[in-house]
Amino acid sequence: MADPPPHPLDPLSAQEIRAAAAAVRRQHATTDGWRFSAIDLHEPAKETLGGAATPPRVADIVCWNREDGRAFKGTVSLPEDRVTSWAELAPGEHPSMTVADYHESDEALRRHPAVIEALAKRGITDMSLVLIDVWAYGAAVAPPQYAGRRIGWGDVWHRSTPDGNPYANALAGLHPIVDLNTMELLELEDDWDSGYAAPPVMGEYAPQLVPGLQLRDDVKPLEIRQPGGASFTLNGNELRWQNWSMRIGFNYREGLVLHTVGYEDHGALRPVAHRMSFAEMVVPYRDPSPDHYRRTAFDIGEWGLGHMTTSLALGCDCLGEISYLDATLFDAIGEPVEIKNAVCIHEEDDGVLWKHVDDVTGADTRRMRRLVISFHATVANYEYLVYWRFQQDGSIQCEVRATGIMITTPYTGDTPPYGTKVDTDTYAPFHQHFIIARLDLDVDGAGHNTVVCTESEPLPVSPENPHGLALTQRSTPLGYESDGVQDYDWHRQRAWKVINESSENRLGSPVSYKLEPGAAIPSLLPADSPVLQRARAIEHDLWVTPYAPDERWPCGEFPNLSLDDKGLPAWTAQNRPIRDTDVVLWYVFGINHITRPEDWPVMPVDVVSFWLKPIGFFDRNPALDVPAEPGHGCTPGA
Ligand SMILES: [Cu+2]
Repeated sequence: MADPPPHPLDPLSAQEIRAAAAAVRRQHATTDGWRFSAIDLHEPAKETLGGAATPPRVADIVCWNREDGRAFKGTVSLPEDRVTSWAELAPGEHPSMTVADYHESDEALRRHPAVIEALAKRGITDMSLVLIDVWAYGAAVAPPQYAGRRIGWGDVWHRSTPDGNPYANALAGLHPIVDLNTMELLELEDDWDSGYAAPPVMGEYAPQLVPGLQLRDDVKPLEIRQPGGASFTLNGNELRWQNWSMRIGFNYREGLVLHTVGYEDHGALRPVAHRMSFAEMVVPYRDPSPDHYRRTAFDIGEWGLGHMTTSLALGCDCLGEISYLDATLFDAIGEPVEIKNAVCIHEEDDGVLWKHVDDVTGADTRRMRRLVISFHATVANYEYLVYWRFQQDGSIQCEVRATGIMITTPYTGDTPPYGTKVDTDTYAPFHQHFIIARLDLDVDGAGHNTVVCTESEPLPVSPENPHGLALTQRSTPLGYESDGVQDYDWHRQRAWKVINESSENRLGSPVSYKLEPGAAIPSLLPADSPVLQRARAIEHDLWVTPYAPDERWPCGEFPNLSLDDKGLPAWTAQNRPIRDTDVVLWYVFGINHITRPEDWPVMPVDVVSFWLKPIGFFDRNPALDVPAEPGHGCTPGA
């Protein structure tokens, strides 16, 4: 039996990835020296979905010739099996880093005589214990003599034992600069003469390697059982649960994507969001020393959160009745790569949903369930765990947990002021993790949405307000993109509602969903910092744009080796109207990571989140119909 045709929003299949790469090879006579940094579904524009005609499957391609460095962007029509557009990247635009770049540069550099010699000076001769981690550059800090070349710079790490943590021992002051097309070592920065020595650190987290560690013996089993199975249904990539429905997408760059999120209300499916994902991540290290001044990672734009996604394991990452989705991506030569169990879908108990104890009738209690859709990305030393949670009361929570291993560096003399001492003569530099969520909300449909800034405003004491108690809610509709550039204001409890001006609830007010900000952090970067020029999107907590299908990447499509931000600041400079239209919200949140000794040698999760909550989207509590848990006396008469 033939496979059913893919839904227009389904990720590319292995067969489609192969076909797209083959069309490029055939039409552009590419050689073995060519590499792919993008083979991805060209998502159909919103207005073409749900119509009578199924939009054709199209792949977006970015590829380049390693021999001459020329890079191209194109599209492949899969039904026509041919390249339908093809253009050379502009000067200064470079394809993203690839997984192959990461592994090939490590292998090539570990074999290089200059690297071997530099390590021998430090008493390291077993190259199997060495890891060379390549990082991408920003153009402003890249050596000018290599302008135009696709280069990276590296850290050198040393394991204490063959099965030890590769990030346990940083070799400070030793940094190769590598041409990623030729894998040529361009320079080896080596400050060996400065008297640096490797301090004795305990950088192991695996219990068998931690000296004297006794595992706790008082943790009793905790099991999650769902004898009747899970309450959600997964049909291909379409997920339904407790009135919610959505389609799960996945791509190399954003990782998990949630499409067409809606809530069934009295028999009608009401749209909430057309598409939600993480569109960029910016991680600047806030340490100007030679080891760290160029350390600014764009984990989505430079590397791809999808490529970094790791397989999930039952009982470790998720508990209960789990459904997994595999992801199909591509490698640098255009072959499909499968990530097993890339996305986890499961239900969780989440405590009490609502409750009241009545003197006469007794207690009435409902337990909350939430549906969790998650994926985990390992970006070299660091882990990002992403959870989208849907609740029975119509709320959505997006949570990120950061864990893994901090970058550390040995020092001599006083602890540098740009970090925290975490081990013997070793510090972990301060850094920040900015995540930019792209939230294409469609509250009761794609048109007629307006973002309203809401603030709580206390009124002064006056004859009408003699006790100074009056509190009002000020609502300011945002008319143009310049109004949509917003920052969180804790003192006013600022939030942003997306209202539908043509859809009213039973109470006569426009229906809405509110972006309830959490973990908004200021960039804390001077205006003339080169890092900020590349990532001006992190200067503010919220940006609002009118929906444009090609506006996807808030720091530009090609942040690798970039000089400036060609995304949000450039688009919003048009100052387009954003009222009563189809809007996209870009929410910037994250962690201002002031490192702690407790974050070493492996970091307990740091948890940040924001919410999307219905505000007058429903006429009353939509979870009145949630039944009490049977057999527990949670409702009067039970
Ligand atoms: Cu951190």
